[in-house]
Amino acid sequence: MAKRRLSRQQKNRIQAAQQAFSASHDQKPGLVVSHRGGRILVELDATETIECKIKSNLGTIVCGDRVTIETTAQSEHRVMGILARDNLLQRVDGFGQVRAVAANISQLFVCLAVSPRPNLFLLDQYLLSAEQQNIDAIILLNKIDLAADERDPFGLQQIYRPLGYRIVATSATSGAGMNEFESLLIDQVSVLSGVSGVGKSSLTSWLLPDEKIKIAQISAANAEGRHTTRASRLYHLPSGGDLIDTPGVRGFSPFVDRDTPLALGFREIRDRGEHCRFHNCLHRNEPSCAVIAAVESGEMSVSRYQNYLKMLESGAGC
Ligand SMILES: Nc1nc2c(ncn2[C@@H]2O[C@H](COP(=O)(O)OP(=O)(O)OP(=O)(O)O)[C@@H](O)[C@H]2O)c(=O)[nH]1
Ligand SMILES: [Mg+2]
Ligand SMILES: [Zn+2]
Repeated sequence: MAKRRLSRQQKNRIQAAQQAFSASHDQKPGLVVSHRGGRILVELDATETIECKIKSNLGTIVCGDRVTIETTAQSEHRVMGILARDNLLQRVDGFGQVRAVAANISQLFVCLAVSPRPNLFLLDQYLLSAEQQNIDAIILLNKIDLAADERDPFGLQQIYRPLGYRIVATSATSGAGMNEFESLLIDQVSVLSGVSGVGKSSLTSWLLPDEKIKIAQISAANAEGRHTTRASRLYHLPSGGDLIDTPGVRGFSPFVDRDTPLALGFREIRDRGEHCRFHNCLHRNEPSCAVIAAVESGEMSVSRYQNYLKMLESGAGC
């Protein structure tokens, strides 16, 4: 389309309108620290957090979003725009809908606990999802105080350390491992994710004792959690860095991009798959498959391979 030339009069009129807009509207940058229902909390600076409405058609806004705020003459705050995101962590809800969890994050803690017992299938889904979304994942095993043997109660170190994943064992009750956890948060924007009851809010509260953070009342030592946290919340840590506590969602599924080959989200399968006879090998029962050979020789974890097959069968990214 040919560029329309504006007359001097039109230009003046636009300029006047822009000046009038700036005068009547107060545009400020802000950081979304919480969003639940239609209620969005935006932090303007260290001392001011305001509740905002959203301009229609703006799309999803999540914790960690950098936004621009307009304040109307009636002192009503409104989110007018979302600045470009570095990344967006997504999940799939119990109804199969893709939902945004947090934006502009630098690392994801996949939180497990000694009780409720870790589900390694869910862990592998999380790791796959993080790998696909190019987000660094760290495995956190909380409630280590409840383990009879604190060294490696579920074989996580054995399976995941050779793949390059860091595993940190913590206890928000005894304080074990908390210094290591805290050091990993410095200058990062971290998200705590995991099923209800593993202690995400307890860990957050340990780091921020002055914040009023809701945690489950009765010890969920052997029971599943009660969905105590209802909305994600971003906190600033005294040691530098931000931490986002998220609700443990029932029927949670990490987001899996079905257009990307599943094997790309399993580090060891991705690497070994390069040595398969067929370039499009799915590592199920194909001849001369380097992945199957590695599982048979004990070089690769059987549980990881089984979880890969389970995801493949469910139709994720072939
Ligand atoms: N023994 C033990 N109990 C813990 C530990 N951390 C948390 N808990 C208990 O586990 C229960 C659940 O803790 P929360 O912090 O509410 O769990 P959450 O992951 O935030 O749960 P949702 O908000 O529902 O997703 C509470 O009763 C805590 O007291 C821990 O390290 N050791
Ligand atoms: Mg919680
Ligand atoms: Zn193969």
